[in-house]
Amino acid sequence: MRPKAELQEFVADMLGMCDGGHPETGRFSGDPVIGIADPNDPIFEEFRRTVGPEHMTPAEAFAKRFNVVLERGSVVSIVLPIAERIRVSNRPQKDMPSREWAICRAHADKMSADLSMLISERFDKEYKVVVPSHSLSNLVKSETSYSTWSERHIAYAAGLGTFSLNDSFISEVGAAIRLLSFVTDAEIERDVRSHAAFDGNCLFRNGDGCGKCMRRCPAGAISADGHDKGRCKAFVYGNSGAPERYDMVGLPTGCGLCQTGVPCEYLNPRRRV
Ligand code: B12
Ligand code: SF4
Ligand code: SF4
Repeated sequence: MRPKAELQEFVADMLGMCDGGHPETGRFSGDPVIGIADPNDPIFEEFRRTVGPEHMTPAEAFAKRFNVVLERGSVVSIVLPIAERIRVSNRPQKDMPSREWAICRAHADKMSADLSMLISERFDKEYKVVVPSHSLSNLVKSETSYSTWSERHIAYAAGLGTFSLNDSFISEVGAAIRLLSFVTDAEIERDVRSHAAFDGNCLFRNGDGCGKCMRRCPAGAISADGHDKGRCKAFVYGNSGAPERYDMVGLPTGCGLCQTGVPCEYLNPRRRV
């Protein structure tokens, strides 16, 4: 069993090599946080019901890539916090994301792709690694489309946090994050999932007031009933909302107003100390 601390250091080093950021924003990510799950945890089978029938188990993803059965190993989920400067720039926004947030949304996919490549290439050569969201997964078109590798569900399985009123994943370093994960046959020290409920880190969902993300959403996509993905998508990637934002970066700007200027932006608001 390999120590988790060793892997944490490896991931931080790899991120350091590929997060070049942008001249207008600086680096895109803060320090990564990792969580480790057992690939044979029955929760991965449950995700075929909560996400969709085509959602892959870690063993399936591994077999698709290497054509071998994964008997033992680890699922590593990585939280990449959005850098403070970018988060802070999005706080005063009301109708559209800040220029910094939009630049990050437009260019950080490349950072994640580079990080995936580096992890796959430089991980201990004794072991095999697959990064499903970069080489295997796709979006299944259905009433509410879903990815065949949902990073939020993987992060939940790895004990890194929970879902919330607006679907965002709230980790110990908050909801203004990106996520990435990989499956390996290396056995790494595991984390224990300790959340009582799948939305245990959200104030509103636990009777602690809040609901601030509902008031922040420029698309009216969040209500006490949850997140309307269709409305959100039309705003984030479609042509609804303030027109001036389409010229900002020449690429989809994202939004993230529900993840900034809210109590869960950079911490778990329900953490008990
Ligand atoms: C598709 C997608 C979208 C689409 C969704 C459209 C659609 N029709 O599905 C749209 C355009 C809306 C979108 C918007 C955004 N996205 Co997006 N998106 C994705 C993507 C590619 C797949 C998500 C998916 O299919 N999830 C599966 C669905 C079924 O689950 P879900 O939405 O998470 O919701 C589930 C829970 O609420 C859960 N649930 C209910 N009961 C139970 C019970 C249990 C036990 C459990 C565990 C769960 C559970 O119910 C839902 C269904 O299961 C992921 C990347 C990836 N591969 O995961 C990024 C991702 C989810 N997006 C991300 C981000 C950052 C954003 C935006 C902020 C855009 C931006 N960058 O500016 C907004 C935020 C919107 C929001 N409030 O969530 C991040 C997540 C950050 C976070 N803190 O959660 C991800 C992980 C990208 C990444 N690699 O970092 N996104
Ligand atoms: S802003 Fe409040 S209600 Fe919305 S997800 Fe965060 S804690 Fe929950
Ligand atoms: S990303 Fe923007 S449009 Fe989508 S739910 Fe959050 S605040 Fe609303």
